[in-house]
Amino acid sequence: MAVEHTFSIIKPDATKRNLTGSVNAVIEKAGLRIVAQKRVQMTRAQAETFYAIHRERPFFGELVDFMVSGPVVVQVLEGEDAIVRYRDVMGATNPANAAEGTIRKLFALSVGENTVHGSDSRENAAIEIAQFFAGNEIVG
Ligand code: DAT
Ligand code: MG
Repeated sequence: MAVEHTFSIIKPDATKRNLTGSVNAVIEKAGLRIVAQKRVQMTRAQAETFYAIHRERPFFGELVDFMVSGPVVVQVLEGEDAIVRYRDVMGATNPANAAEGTIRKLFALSVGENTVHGSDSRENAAIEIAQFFAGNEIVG
């Protein structure tokens, strides 16, 4: 076990429905600490870079359109095994498959409009955090 940082995004479907605080309540109840947070409007270039790994997937255009369709809240979460634990708190990508009590089961609208992003590895967490935060913006 180790204290880790993971990168989270509260996506436009949630900000549009005024659910930022509701999502944060689930995060904090799970014992993860929000150690950096800001609300931003992603540019198309930022969204394309962020999801570059999915560039060849059929849903890439739809995904980028969605991510720039409204404000997002980008966050750094801190905790023991934060990366895997946040993936558990988020629930499955498709809310139809998400477990009870997970953020996606509670709030997601569809596989595309699925409320949150969370890093899937330590390597990607570091890359994603650096895309949106300077070191002095993360206050543990
Ligand atoms: P996750 O966000 O659970 O890590 P992912 O990395 O496989 O999932 O995909 C990134 C995002 O792309 C996902 O949150 C929503 C969108 N997406 C994935 N599969 C999709 C599909 N079959 N149709 C539409 N959007 C999809
Ligand atoms: Mg992913």
